Amino acid sequence: MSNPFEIVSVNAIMVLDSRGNPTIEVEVETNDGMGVGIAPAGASRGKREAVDLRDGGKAFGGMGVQKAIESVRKYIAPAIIGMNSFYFREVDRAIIQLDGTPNKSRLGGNATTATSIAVINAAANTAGTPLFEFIGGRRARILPTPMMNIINGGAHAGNELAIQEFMIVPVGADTFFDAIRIAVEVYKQLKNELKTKYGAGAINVGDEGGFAPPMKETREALNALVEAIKSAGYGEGDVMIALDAAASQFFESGDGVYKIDGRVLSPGDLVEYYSGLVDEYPIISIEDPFSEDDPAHFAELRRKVAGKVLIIGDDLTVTRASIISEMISEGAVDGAIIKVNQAGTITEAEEAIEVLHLNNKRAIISHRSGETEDVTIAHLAVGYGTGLIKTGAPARGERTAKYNELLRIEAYLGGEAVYLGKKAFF
Ligand code: 2PG
Ligand code: MG
Repeated sequence: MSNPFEIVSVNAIMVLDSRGNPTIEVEVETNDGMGVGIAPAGASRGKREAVDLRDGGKAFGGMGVQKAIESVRKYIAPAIIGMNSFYFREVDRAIIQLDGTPNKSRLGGNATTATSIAVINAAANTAGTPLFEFIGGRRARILPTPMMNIINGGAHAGNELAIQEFMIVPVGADTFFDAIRIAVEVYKQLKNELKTKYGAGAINVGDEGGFAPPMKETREALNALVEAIKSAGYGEGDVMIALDAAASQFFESGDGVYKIDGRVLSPGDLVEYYSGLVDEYPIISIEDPFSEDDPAHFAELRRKVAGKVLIIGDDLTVTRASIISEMISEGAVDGAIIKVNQAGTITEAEEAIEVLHLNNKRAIISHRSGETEDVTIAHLAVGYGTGLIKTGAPARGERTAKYNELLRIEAYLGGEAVYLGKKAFF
């Protein structure tokens, strides 16, 4: 009898991401099921991330993925056809070995990511279980506290905000459903306020569904959030604020300074700047507060805000277990963002999550600014019990796809579902 989990075919086509760029979709068939994976794409990328294979040339402004498709058809498919998808880690290892580079530059991180996601989805489908349950078994029941980016700046918007993401975190909700309700109420309130204060153009949204108002300074955005939270009828106990500074984007490497709010700050000044914000606003976490080459200042800020605010790595840690270990021992982070396409396979992302959890640090499953309708990350958050996810505003289909899948998972789990709120951070 043939093994139902045996991979029998692997195919790849081009589809589009939410920014209108080509990306790669891989479909994997087993004897008894199938799975699909689509690679997302970042705009503010860490230097040590896995790199995408793009065609260059004129078509699609050089962003075409025919080379990545060829990489799947010509190299990856022959290597993994016949393998057992149930042992998805072995399949991923075969892909990692075949690539042989530290950053997936041979096969393309987009090709390996889409394939790895398709394989694990095919395995779950063959097993007849939802993906989160295939990963976490009957233990998987924690719905993540969502970190929802509702004001966009930096590389994700056309305004002058240096900080990339201003997120609301419904820490006081009792259920995931309740968290979504609160977030939507605050989002709508913010929309009304921005329209009144800055005019109709201010409610245009950025890449992750957050508003991209013509603001210049961090405090303007924070004040708007606090105002919206208050007028929606909530306080600090209900909704807190998380920031992704993505500071490599406003770091001037030549001079070693940061350009923010129309000022030029030394790394030491920036530590003071963040400390000031933390004193004034209900901030629960700050991601990438300094350039990815400056873990020492991550550590300095972390010591200053310990017990109150979590310092999170993203460009700094790039979903790599070895780098995460290093940053933990340097005291630079309380947790890290997990993006499958920074690593290039589910297995490597899983290793990164394990290192964090074994060291009592937080793992935050994350989307990319260029996303698709692929909902795998919703399942990863519940399957690995990370308790945390960041996947944009409660708006734009590619963002709501993830939240909607989590609402479905919560409904499926019924009375077994757990929502940790603030406890997922501290
Ligand atoms: C980030 C991400 C996702 P990008 O910096 O955390 O929000 O952005 O995908 O552009 O790297
Ligand atoms: Mg980030």
